[in-house]
Amino acid sequence: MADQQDDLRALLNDSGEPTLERAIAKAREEVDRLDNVTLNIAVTGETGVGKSSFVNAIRGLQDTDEGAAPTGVTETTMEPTMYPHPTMPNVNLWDLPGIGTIHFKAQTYMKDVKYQNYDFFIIASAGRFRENDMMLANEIKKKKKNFYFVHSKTDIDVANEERKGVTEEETLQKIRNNCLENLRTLGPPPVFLISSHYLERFDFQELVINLERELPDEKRDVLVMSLPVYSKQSLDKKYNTFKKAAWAVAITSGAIAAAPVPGLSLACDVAMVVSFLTKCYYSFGLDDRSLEKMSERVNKPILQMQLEYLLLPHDLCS
Ligand SMILES: Nc1nc2c(ncn2[C@@H]2O[C@H](COP(=O)(O)OP(=O)(O)OP(=O)(O)O)[C@@H](O)[C@H]2O)c(=O)[nH]1
Ligand SMILES: [Mg+2]
Repeated sequence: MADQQDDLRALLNDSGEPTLERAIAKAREEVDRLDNVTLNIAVTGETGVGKSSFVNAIRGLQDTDEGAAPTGVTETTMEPTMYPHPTMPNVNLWDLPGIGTIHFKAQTYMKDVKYQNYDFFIIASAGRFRENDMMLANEIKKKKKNFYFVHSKTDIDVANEERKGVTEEETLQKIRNNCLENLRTLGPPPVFLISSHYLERFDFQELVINLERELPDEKRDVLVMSLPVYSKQSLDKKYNTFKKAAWAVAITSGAIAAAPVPGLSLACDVAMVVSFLTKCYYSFGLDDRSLEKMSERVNKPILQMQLEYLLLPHDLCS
């Protein structure tokens, strides 16, 4: 009984509310919010710059996996295609067709892809900065939406320049300056150099931090929960987000209420707890498929970290 009182006190503390009634109301809102908020992210840019590959990478998939967006060396994506996040159904990634092809003319592109449906855009660009990159950036701004500029396939640029004796640092600096210079009249907006084949290299981490910063609270948490684990920092962030939500699930599910408390169901809502733990399990990539993919895809220390989170005593899901 003393333990339960302590649990209750700790949860009240986490909720930031003075009374249990207020904490319960807040917790219900929190649980609804996590289940109901939908985030629509559109990935746009010229044909072949790696938009579909980026969508796959951010969903934690390889291009050859079942359910991955098709990628290829010729024009591949022919209509805006929505890919629900594999474990977070309320995060939708929209893989848009390339701008400026005979099928998608620059002049009507924004209308054709139904720009109004998206929360924000990622403009992907590879190699040189192009006129269409600027056109997209201008149009998105005009529509009062936000975008992030992603220079993709950075691994190729770095490898090409290394052959000539140019260091990785110099190459990155040169590409970054060039993008910023071209976008200067628009702010300049944030620019990120990434490789969908190596998320742990370059600016993927910074991209995610910026995406989170721009989003309203409820969408930020959904985004953090949905992203693949690619660094210690991303793992910590995920842990903290889930921890923040854990009190809400515990209170609304009645998991802590063995003592009769007005407004709380006596029976623990098993379905809610199971749903939350399932979210944790998949979000941390602890299912067999994700672990296998991770060990193929990134270096061993990250996999090791995930396993430690699973195996060490932890208060998140206890
Ligand atoms: N090395 C490297 N190759 C990449 C990267 N991203 C994409 N590619 C390759 O670039 C080619 C085109 O990639 P897609 O993702 O199909 O490009 P897209 O922008 O979706 O093309 P469309 O749908 O035709 O507009 C594929 O062969 C990818 O494997 C990357 O970060 N690094
Ligand atoms: Mg594509």
